[in-house]
Amino acid sequence: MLGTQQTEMIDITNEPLSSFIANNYRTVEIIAYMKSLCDDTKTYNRMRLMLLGSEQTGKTSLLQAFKRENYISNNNNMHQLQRKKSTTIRNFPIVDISEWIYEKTPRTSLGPITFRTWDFGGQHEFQSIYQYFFTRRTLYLICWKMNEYDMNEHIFDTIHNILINIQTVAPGSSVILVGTHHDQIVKLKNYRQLSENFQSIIYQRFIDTSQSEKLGYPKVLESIEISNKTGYNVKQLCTLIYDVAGQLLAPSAKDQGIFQQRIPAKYIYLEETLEEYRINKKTSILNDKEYQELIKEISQKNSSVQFRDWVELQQATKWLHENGIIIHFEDTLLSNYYFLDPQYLAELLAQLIASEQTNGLARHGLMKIKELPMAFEDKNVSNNHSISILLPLLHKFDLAITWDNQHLIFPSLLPVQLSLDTMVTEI
Ligand SMILES: Nc1nc2c(ncn2[C@@H]2O[C@H](COP(=O)(O)OP(=O)(O)OP(=O)(O)O)[C@@H](O)[C@H]2O)c(=O)[nH]1
Ligand SMILES: [Mg+2]
Repeated sequence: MLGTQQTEMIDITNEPLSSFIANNYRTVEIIAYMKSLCDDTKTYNRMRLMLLGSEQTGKTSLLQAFKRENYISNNNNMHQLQRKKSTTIRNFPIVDISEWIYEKTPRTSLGPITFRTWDFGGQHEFQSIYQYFFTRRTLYLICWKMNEYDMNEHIFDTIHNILINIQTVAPGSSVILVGTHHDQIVKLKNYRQLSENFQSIIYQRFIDTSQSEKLGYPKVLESIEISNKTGYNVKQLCTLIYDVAGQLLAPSAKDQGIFQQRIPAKYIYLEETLEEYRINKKTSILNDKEYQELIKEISQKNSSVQFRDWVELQQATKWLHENGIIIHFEDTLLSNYYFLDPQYLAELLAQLIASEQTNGLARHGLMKIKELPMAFEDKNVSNNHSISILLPLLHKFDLAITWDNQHLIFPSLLPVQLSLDTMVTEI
């Protein structure tokens, strides 16, 4: 039980105080955090690993290869935790969230790390959605296909765009570039030269730090070539991910490793409880009142999860968001909602731009606002608050803009040649 752990003395001369000061945190936030630390703390060997890249670049295959690698290096009996899948929409499997536990061999004192893996589908039309899920407590893998060597400008442009998005939303994050399909080019006579060219361009454009800062890139730490088919370099990549994760600094802390940082135990307990709640109650969205009631219910059951005040609860919520466990945006119109299932939120957004219904309702890219709830047949978005959630979400994710107080424009659904006459007669 969490509450039985001994409280430790906290050295307040080091982290997190220095980073709090450096980052202009409000006094109430510092006090709330320090008080939480006084209760009971734990280390937290978990982080998010996000797989990004164009369509069909081998992201899902890579995750499968990671899990196979576990199986081999742990004498075939590695127990893998499997996150319970979202039971909601699933018509638009835009992201698959799972867990991969890895410990490198020979073992180190760090022990196993649990990576909460986010495997995004690479479809072009969904790219604008991904960036809103980026946070600093995440390691990013960007996959590209080595056998598309005749399209290298396209490959580098894609990497460039993803890097810019990461740096905009989660500055200073760490990234590893992964060239897949090594098996398909290793047989070529000029393989060595191709590989050297690729790697030297990658180094000059993305890794050389003096340039990368100027260009607005995050920290691109390594570039590796692998094959999901033959398993070439997969173990090396697993080890690299493990090592990089082990050296990552806690966001906004200058000299404290991400896994050395002590986290209030109640945050971790809250994570587990919310996960259970999501699965059992099959609820994906809570409003402010429902969220506060749920927290009250949780603290009545477990006295070690008492939040002193709203500020302390907000700190815990921020931490859950940073770790991708729940999604809570601080925008005025969205801050009233807590998305307990990030996968559900991503699918809701994908459905908004891709579903037949939306396409049908959004004639020539224009839709009547009052028809918006009809794009969903989903009990989670009840009619009472559907427009009040959907509209700010569409704005936040740059999926639609309000044209007048009755209509929305979906830029992605605008026809190439717009006939104003047809639009006017149909609306
Ligand atoms: N030869 C070879 N084939 C690969 C490799 N990696 C993936 N593939 C194949 O490429 C295809 C796409 O792989 P996926 O893993 O589904 O790619 P993805 O990036 O997850 O695709 P999306 O989710 O659609 O964006 C599949 O047929 C894989 O078997 C590789 O390293 N070598
Ligand atoms: Mg995939």
